[in-house]
Amino acid sequence: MLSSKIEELLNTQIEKEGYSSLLYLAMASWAEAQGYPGISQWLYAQADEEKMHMHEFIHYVNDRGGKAVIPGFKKPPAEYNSITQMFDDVMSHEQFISASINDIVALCVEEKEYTTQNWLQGFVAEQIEEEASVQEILDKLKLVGDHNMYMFDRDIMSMRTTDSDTKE
Ligand code: OFO
Repeated sequence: MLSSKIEELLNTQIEKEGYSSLLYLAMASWAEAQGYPGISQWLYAQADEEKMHMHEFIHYVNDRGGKAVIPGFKKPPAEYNSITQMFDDVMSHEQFISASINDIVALCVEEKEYTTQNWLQGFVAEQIEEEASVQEILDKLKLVGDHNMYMFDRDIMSMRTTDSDTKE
């Protein structure tokens, strides 16, 4: 059985994972409209993953005797100044999510709620992977600058294919 404090934080995380999904969906749509099929493919896949994370939190709360609440979501930005700015935003958002998951882990340790702490380890590891993958994209973007976006778009397309081939 979850304590009310942990249940509340897990419910907050449901909102954050759902918003992550909408944020990446909005970015995917923007990139697609700008003519970047590779970048949008990466972001659409990312949006799907975040939706799955939201579902995992929902199931976990309900399975542990809590009540998952499906929130309303704020509207994500519809416009971006550049691909690099957009991926900078992805990185800031992922760092925010990592900090948020760490806060739940910290509360679990404080409350000696080791079952939830253990369950969250998958997300802790996932955040390391996600931040590394976004950092790789930002490093590549620094190399290509504003030139050769066409090649970068092709490159990120294969990155996502490789990612999902090796995951799950
Ligand atoms: Fe960034 O992946 Fe969800 O938690």
